[in-house]
Amino acid sequence: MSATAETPAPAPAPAPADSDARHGWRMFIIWFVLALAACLLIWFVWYPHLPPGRMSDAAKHQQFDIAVLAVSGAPVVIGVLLYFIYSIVVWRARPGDDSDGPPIYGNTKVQATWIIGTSAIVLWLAVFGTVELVIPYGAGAGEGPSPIWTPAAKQSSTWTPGTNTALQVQVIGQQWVWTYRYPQFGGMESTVLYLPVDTPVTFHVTSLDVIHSFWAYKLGVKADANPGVDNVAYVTPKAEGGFEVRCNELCGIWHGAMFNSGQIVSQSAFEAWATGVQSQEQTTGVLAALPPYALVYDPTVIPQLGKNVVNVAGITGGAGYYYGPGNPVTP
Ligand SMILES: [Cu+2]
Repeated sequence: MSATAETPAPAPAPAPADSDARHGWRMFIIWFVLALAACLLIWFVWYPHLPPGRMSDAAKHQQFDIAVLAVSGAPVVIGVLLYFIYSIVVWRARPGDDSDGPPIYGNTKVQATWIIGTSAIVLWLAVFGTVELVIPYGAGAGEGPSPIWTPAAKQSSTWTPGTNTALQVQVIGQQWVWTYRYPQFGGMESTVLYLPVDTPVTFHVTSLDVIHSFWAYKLGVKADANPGVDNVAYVTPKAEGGFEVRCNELCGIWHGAMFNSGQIVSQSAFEAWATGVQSQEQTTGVLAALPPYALVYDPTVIPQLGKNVVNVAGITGGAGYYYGPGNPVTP
């Protein structure tokens, strides 16, 4: 309504201002209806099916983030497309009209709206992104050897079900296999990543050779596995079931075959499994042949180490031995 008043109106026709406001309102109403419909659809229909699912707290958070970002982005996309289509339909050049559109200088309202609108969107994304990274202690990503946040769970050299102690799992990448080491169970190793449900887990991710990346997609965890580095990631599994672990960093010719599986089980089932593997590896002598648990390992000892372990029991690493120069090591 104030549009007519604000126009300096040196032009002979007052009509454009009126029709500008009319177009503005019409576009706003169409935009509002479409944006509202899109946001409701995204939130109530699409959200529960968004990746990576709800198998862990990190995965849940990521699903929530994707839904919120989709709800934030949809009105913007609809606004851009709507203006585009509206312009083509309503303001297209009529046949025979070869003239240019009138140049526009200095529209304070449009400029202010643009600057405030885009600043608000960018600030919202920055604040939301930061909060969502901090609240879940890194959102399932690798935090380096000394994370800046300390999760509520206690770190201890032992683990018992039902306590607030984090289960520690060392994830060891090598060409081209993942091995999981459990320091709270005598440093025993497994090629299946067993985890207890509703338990805080601290992953210590490292590599024996080249760069790899530990990616448990359904857990919402992805952390670089670099030789000589102890990369830390946190997660709390929330539902029992199976998941896959893949390497997500091109690491050589069999990179694509570098995957194995994980299993989230009840806390008591996990404890039974872990103590079982520990005593089995104790009996066979595998634990004695493995190097003492450390946050990183010296890669030059690995071929020899593989030989020892294979000689003892023939069972460590995904393929039954560690690889090294001139290897695989075979018994
Ligand atoms: Cu790899």
